[in-house]
Amino acid sequence: MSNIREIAERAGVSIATVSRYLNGSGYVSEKTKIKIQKEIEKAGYTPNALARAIFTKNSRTIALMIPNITNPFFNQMVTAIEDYANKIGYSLFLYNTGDSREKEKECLEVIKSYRVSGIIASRSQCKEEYSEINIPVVSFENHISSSIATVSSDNYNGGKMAFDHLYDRGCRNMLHIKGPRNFEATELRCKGFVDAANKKGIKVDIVEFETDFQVQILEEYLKRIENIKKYDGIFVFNDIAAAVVMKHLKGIGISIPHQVQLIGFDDSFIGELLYPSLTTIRQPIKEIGTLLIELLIKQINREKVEIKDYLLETKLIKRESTL
Ligand code: XLF
Repeated sequence: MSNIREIAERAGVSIATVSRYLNGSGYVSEKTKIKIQKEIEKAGYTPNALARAIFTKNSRTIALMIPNITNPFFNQMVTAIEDYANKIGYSLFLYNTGDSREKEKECLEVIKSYRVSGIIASRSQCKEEYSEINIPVVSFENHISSSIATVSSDNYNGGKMAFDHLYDRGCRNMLHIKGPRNFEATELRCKGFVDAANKKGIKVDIVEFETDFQVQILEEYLKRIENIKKYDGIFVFNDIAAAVVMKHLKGIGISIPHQVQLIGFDDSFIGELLYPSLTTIRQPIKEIGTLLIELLIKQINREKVEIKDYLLETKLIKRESTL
């Protein structure tokens, strides 16, 4: 098996030129590209997929960035995207950004050197960093720029539905546990909930969590909520956080749904496994994943894609945690 040095010698170019060619960074003349490629093929140099990718300009790989690998919602979203990708002969590189701008920036640096065909970003914390990316990008939830399409559920309406349901079930003293400020989706859920409450002339309390899901941190926040017992209805910004709230409430002897009714958001698989099972607002996870990858593949294939907000319907799923 030849190495990069031998390829360079046989092609009569420097190692740096071969490496520029393989990484797709910097200038290499067309004539030199062909020479290098011929030597790569003759020598059976290992990164064949990569070499092929350079020639076809499509590595058939997608970088999928998710913010929180421990959240079941994102497990399900990744599965939907991967199933679709595999069916059409694409593979995924998965990155877990932890909702950290720094980590996302590092992921983007790595992605740039991998010659992936496109990127699916989710709940991105970066903006201008994407202006240097010259491959198609689609975004889940957070907006990145006016040249990148964004897919999300109808979070505003979902928030309204959560209020209306608790109200219909008799709750008049409600708390909303809202997500971090840098999550566009949960800001909208909160707005929908509050607007629906105002319409009915009801004042709701709001506390903000600074994380999506880290049990210890969430439990700490919960301990700080003064007199949680006084509420008869609680809307939590997502299912995984709602599971922690449920555990806390049960731990301090509050019965759900008889003393407090609880509603989450997502309809991820944990909702059904909880006891009592969790009423929630459904995000169409499979459709979200499918739409994200469909939009991306169209752009990779240079088909026309409208750059806009793609909004998918949310739906109330009634279970045991509300009456
Ligand atoms: O970003 C929001 C908050 O958490 C996302 O849709 C989720 O609901 C997933 O659990």
